[in-house]
Amino acid sequence: MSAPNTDALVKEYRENGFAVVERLFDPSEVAELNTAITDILNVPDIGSVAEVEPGDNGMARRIWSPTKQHSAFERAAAHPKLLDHVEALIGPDILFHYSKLHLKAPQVGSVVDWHQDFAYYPHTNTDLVTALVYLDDTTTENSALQAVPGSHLRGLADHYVDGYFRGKVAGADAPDPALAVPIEAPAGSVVFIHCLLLHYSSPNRSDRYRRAFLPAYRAADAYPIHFGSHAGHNEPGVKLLRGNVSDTARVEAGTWRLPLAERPFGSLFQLQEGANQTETAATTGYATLEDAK
Ligand SMILES: O=C(O)CCC(=O)C(=O)O
Repeated sequence: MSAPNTDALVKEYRENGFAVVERLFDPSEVAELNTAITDILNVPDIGSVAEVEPGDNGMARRIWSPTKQHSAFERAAAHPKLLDHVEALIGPDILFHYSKLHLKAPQVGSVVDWHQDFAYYPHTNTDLVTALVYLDDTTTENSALQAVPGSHLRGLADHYVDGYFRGKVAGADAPDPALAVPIEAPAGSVVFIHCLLLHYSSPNRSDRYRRAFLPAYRAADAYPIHFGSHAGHNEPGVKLLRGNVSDTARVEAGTWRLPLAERPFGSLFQLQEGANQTETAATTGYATLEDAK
């Protein structure tokens, strides 16, 4: 298969901090991934494989490390057609960083507050990209990702609340909603998200699911500069998918506030909600809360 023409994608990504490839995964591939979700959740104790929504509905909202839980996700994250686009954005030496899966159930799915991914895991350079793969047709009604174009060029916003890292840009610092662009796209489409892009998604108030698989990648010469719980959890799973490893760290100038939380990290949802660690561990079964994002 010949390499795709990615010139427009790269231009859009550099200018806006995100870029979309519609229907990169075809309907049969999307169906296989949605079946894999059903397989993963087909366990007596959902809390052992997923984090559940707050309250008593018992619905899963996030599957931890889907690439470790099902081979269909492992294959999708390493699919050459996905990596060809990642390569165009961050170069030929590509590390798999980590993965997660967000299930925004109809009328239930939680908000993802404004944030920049880099705030959670600062690295020596900013060649880190998340590929958000829509597994349902996605519109504003069922929580399309929203982003502020060009925000990746303006450094790191403040993700602290009351003196601690809370993984969201809140209050007066939150972007003007008028600047946000909804990224609507059919199932199988991929939104490539620069690690400094300000992005958000609303609660799902529609009658449709909005499922999204999020494998994240980084250039092989991007090294974590803070060995907190995110790096502690994810670095053992980092692996080379394409090109060569690097014995050199490429360093971009910048001032990066570190993600120092008042409690061990939970998921992005838990951290942004300020969920009580003990309570959350009890309801999700995720006892150590050593993951982040
Ligand atoms: O699931 C979403 O809508 C966005 C997820 C996201 O932004 C993240 O996990 O960094």
